[in-house]
Amino acid sequence: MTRKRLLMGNWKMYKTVAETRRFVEDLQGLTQKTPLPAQVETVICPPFTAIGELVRWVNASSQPIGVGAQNVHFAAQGAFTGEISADMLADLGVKYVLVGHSERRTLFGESDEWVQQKAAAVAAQGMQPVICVGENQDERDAQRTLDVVEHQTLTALNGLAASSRGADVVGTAVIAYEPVWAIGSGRTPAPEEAQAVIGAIRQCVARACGAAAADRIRILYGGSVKPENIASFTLQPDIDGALVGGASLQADSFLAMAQAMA
Ligand code: G2H
Repeated sequence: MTRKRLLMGNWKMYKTVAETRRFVEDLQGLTQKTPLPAQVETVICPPFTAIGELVRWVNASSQPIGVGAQNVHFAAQGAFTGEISADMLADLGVKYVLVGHSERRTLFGESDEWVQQKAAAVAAQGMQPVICVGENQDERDAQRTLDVVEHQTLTALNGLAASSRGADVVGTAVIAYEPVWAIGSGRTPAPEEAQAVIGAIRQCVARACGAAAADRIRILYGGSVKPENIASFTLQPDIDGALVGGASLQADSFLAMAQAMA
């Protein structure tokens, strides 16, 4: 199966609504000369406060950009001060939701079980969960990378596989392999090393959820991706795209990355 390439920007806690508008205007200007390549799906995950602005612009323009969110609560509603449900995100026009980003896991104590429940809540609202997995430096040094990422992947997918449409839902999910030591550090694994881990993740999806789901699910690399190195990752056979933080904040580098992976 041919999997459509996916470039996803994770803006983290950067950009006000006014700064989001400026990004959009910059991208609008740049794409008049060089359009976003049709063969690459592009998504931006802004802070919650800028989702509405980005959705309005996407709807009003012909730009083929999807809007994602960076987090969600797994409950449908309730007394969870400061939290936002999957239903609320779907209502805004969100298509993708990151779950289990390493910053959520390490800074906010999110467990594998929470990630599982969040992924299931996202899929139940018809959106695509982007399940983030990755080993930290100590785990890498102890050669535990595959154990860690396979455990994180399988725990998250179990919640999807248990839903009524099972393997179908797994196939539409996205996994982002982000080695924790590579995030925002300027360090990356060799593309062949990222391919080996991502290939192993795909095999583990095949064993747990079947070959069709493994063939369909998109698996991204993330961690210090930029226009200069993105193609070296996305040229690997099992790497279907990239989840990008810092380098997705400027319209020119976002467009350059989309072009580089086309
Ligand atoms: C990893 C990545 C985006 P950066 O967190 O998810 O960030 O590209 O800045 O390393």
